[in-house]
Amino acid sequence: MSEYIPSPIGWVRDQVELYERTNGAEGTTLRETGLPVIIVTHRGNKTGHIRKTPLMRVTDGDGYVLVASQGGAPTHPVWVYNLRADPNVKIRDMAYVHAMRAEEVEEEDERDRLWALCVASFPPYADYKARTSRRIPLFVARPM
Ligand code: F42
Repeated sequence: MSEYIPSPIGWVRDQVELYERTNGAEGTTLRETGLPVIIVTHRGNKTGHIRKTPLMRVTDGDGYVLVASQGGAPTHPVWVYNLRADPNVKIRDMAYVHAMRAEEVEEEDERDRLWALCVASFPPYADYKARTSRRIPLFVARPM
C-alpha cells in the first residue's frame, strides 16, 4: 500500500491534519480570509506516495475547479505534475468525500469562464495572476 507523506509546509500540513481529524468540522477555511478550502488527495508522479493538498473551494456544478496559483509564484506547484500523470483524485469538501477525475482545462474560452468563478470565490486569485507571467493551470475535478 502507498504511504501518505504530509506536506513539508507546516501550516499546510496542520490544516490537512485538523480538517481530516475533525471530519471537516474544523480547519476548513483559509486563515483570516474565512473562505472555504477543500482537500485534494492525489498520487506522487515520482514516488507513488499519497499526497494531500488543500486548495480553495471553487465549484462548477458538481465539479471543483483546482487552481494552481501557488500565491502567484513563478513556478507551478508540483501537484500539477501529479494530476497530469494520474488524474484520479479524492476530493474532501467538509464531511463529503468523493472519488473524482481531474482534467486540465486548455481551451481559452473555458479557462476564462472558470477563471471568473475562481475570482468570485477567492478574490486574491486576481492578484496572484497579476504577479506571475506563467499561465496558471486550471483543472476541473468531476465525479467519475
Ligand atoms: N495552493 C494553490 O496553488 N492554490 C490554492 O488555491 C491553494 C489554497 C490553499 C488553501 C489552504 C492551504 O492550507 C493551502 C493552499 N494552497 C493553495 C497551498 C497548497 O496546499 C500547496 O501547498 C501549494 O500549492 C504547493 O504545492 P506543492 O505540490 O508544490 O507542494 C510542495 C510544497 C510539496 O508538497 N512538495 C513535496 C516535497 O516533498 O517537497 C513534494 C510533493 C510531491 O507531490 N512530490 C511528487 C512525488 O512523486 O511524490 C513529485 C512531484 C514532481 O513532479 O516533482
